[in-house]
Amino acid sequence: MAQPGEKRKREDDTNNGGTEDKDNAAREVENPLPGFRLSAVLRESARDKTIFLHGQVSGDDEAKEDAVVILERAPFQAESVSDLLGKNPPMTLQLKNDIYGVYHLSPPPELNEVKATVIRPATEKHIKKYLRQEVYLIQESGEDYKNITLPFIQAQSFSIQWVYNILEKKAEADRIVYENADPENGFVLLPDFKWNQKQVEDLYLIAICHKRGIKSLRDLTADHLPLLRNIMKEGKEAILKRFGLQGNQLRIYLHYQPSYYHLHVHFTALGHDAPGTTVERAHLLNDVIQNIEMDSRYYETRTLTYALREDEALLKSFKDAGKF
Ligand code: GTA
Repeated sequence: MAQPGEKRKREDDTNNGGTEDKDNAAREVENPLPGFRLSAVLRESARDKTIFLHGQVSGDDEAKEDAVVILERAPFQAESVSDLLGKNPPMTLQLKNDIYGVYHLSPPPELNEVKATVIRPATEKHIKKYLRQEVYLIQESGEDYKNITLPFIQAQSFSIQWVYNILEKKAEADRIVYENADPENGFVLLPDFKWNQKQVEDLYLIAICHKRGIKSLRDLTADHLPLLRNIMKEGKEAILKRFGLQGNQLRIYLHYQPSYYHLHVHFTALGHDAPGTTVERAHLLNDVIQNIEMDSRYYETRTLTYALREDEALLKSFKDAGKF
């Protein structure tokens, strides 16, 4: 259903697009996947209408470069669909039985959008991340975190350059929905990669804190309560103002483990089954705040449970330490 704020223009945005934005714009006009050759289908989901591909493209110096491409059929928008059906589009009959009919409808290109997320050059870690694999639960104690997980994160986590680009307004500056510029307790709220912003049903934003060095939930203490409360309160207000969704229609959570070790909070529409909302990964911000209010060292000390993929290097570290 269309929401009040959904179609609102972002006239209050400051468009101070940085170099990355310009670069991205230039790349969009060119083909981001020159000479794409499929190497493997990493994963597909008929339910989510998504396919994850690994391929090779020609890099700048003609050398081959690995790319991960995620193709995803865009969600329907009530308005344009009713518009389409109102115009008596040709529908090819597939099956008819009593009052039941199945037809094939070929919508015009503007209603047939496929979202393509491109990661290039993709590292081995990116390719593995999207590969369908067996997953196993890990019970990580506070000591395990210090002895196994932390050294692992320090040695080989994903680059967070894209986060710094956002905070420094070098990328996605025109997409910022709200900012609290305080360096200690401030954050930037903007649409997540995964949201095309065309309908609020699958709304997905992320709040990225300005302060550097807070890697994840594990680092949070009572010192971070003002930051977390700001994200909770101001994030909700900004989403209500811009997109018309109330705070009680939002799922606001952190991932543990996250993919990117710079503290960020996910805001998704409650009715949207976003990836990463399972009980072994998502930690509601409300609960996080309360737990830290009760015990400042809560996340430093308690055992946290999460899933790791079969060939994930962190799982190997747990195995090597005899903890799995
Ligand atoms: N605005 O440049 C960016 C950017 N990047 C690089 C990541 N994000 C970005 N947002 C903007 N600009 O929600 C977003 C991600 C994610 C958040 C990081 O930052 O979209 P996280 O650190 O907790 O890590 O959050 P998470 O959730 O694992 O990240 P990611 O990469 O989204 O992985 C999600 C899992 O969902 C993957 O394992 C993937 O297999 C699965 N998945 C299912 N559907 C999709 C899909 N359509 N797109 C991407 N991943 C999907």
